[in-house]
Amino acid sequence: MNIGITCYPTYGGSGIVATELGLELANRGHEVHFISYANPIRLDPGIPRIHYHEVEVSTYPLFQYPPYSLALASRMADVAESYELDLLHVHYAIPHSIAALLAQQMLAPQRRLPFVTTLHGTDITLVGSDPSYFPITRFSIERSNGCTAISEYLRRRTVEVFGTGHEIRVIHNFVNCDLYHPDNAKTGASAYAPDGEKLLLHLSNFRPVKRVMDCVRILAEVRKRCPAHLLMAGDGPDRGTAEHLARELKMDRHITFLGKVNHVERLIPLAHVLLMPSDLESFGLVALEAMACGVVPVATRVGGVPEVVTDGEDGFLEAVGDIQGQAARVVALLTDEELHYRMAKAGRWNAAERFCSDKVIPQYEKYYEQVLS
Ligand code: GMT
Repeated sequence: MNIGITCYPTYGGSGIVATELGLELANRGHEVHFISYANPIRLDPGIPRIHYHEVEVSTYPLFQYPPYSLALASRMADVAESYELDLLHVHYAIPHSIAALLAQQMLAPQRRLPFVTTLHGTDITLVGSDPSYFPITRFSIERSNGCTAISEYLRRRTVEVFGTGHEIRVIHNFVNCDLYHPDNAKTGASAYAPDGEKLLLHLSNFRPVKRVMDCVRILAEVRKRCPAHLLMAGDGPDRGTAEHLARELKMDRHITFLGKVNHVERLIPLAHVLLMPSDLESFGLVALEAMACGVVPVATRVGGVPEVVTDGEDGFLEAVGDIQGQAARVVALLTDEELHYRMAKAGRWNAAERFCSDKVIPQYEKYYEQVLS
């Protein structure tokens, strides 16, 4: 198939899933065309069957807000025509879904261009339910030829919020289990913790929903009971506040702020525990990536996270903001080797059995075929 993919190319779960999906599809023989304003961060150029088409947004003094959605729609139609795309697959409803609908209408009736919208979370739970975007988000979901959600939670939430009867197929996020795998020796860990402390890891876009300050507070509690060093990977609006809190709690020596990291599959296996104290996660991709690497997630019981992490079996789930509860779980994992070994093993097993790319990608292929027929 010739597939066009549009996503946010920056640091964020939906762009990462879209990029990994494109790479997996190309690996399986499809021609994949990324259409976006920048090269997606995990997309190395020069991979066979992967193509990238940049959307240029011209500015003009009259435009206070350059019309990206229109430029995107034009580029989608242009690429679809030139490369005979069979379908478009857009990730994150706003504004990608409506741009795809415009592209489809521009090409009709000469050629058919069905599009699939994948909902990732904040496009429904935060942005889409904002009154200024609500009607257009519902409209674009209902006009999509296919619509998928990355968890059962998000499917339910979309139906609740938008009251739509449009079919939404749940296709869970996935992980490449060959790329993401445990590193039992954790040799690279000493670069961050020369005194041999075990590593905790947080990886996100540092938006308020991620509650990055909780990570700093959890570390401060953990260190009252056992040594540990925290790696904070990623960047975003709350990074400065987290760094300030680290100094205030005298934790700055025990935390490394890494900024944006490109090859997270090399970093994650160095850790013992992943911290994901989010206010909300529709899936929590990083928890899955951690499980595949034998790193045990200590997370919050929110949204779609319980569909990924089985509390007490391959990770721990606590209430949002319960610093003591999360810290106690971390201490248990750092001090009880048998417990850590058992949960890490279960995590790797569950990630491979339920969410490995070779189990999930065929679900997308089948769905595309259904939409095309
Ligand atoms: O919250 C983020 O990291 C960004 C956001 C996005 O769309 O870029 O992530 C959402 O999509 C991810 C991939 O499907 C999910 O793993 C995240 O749980 C989801 N974030 C939220 O629901 C808050």
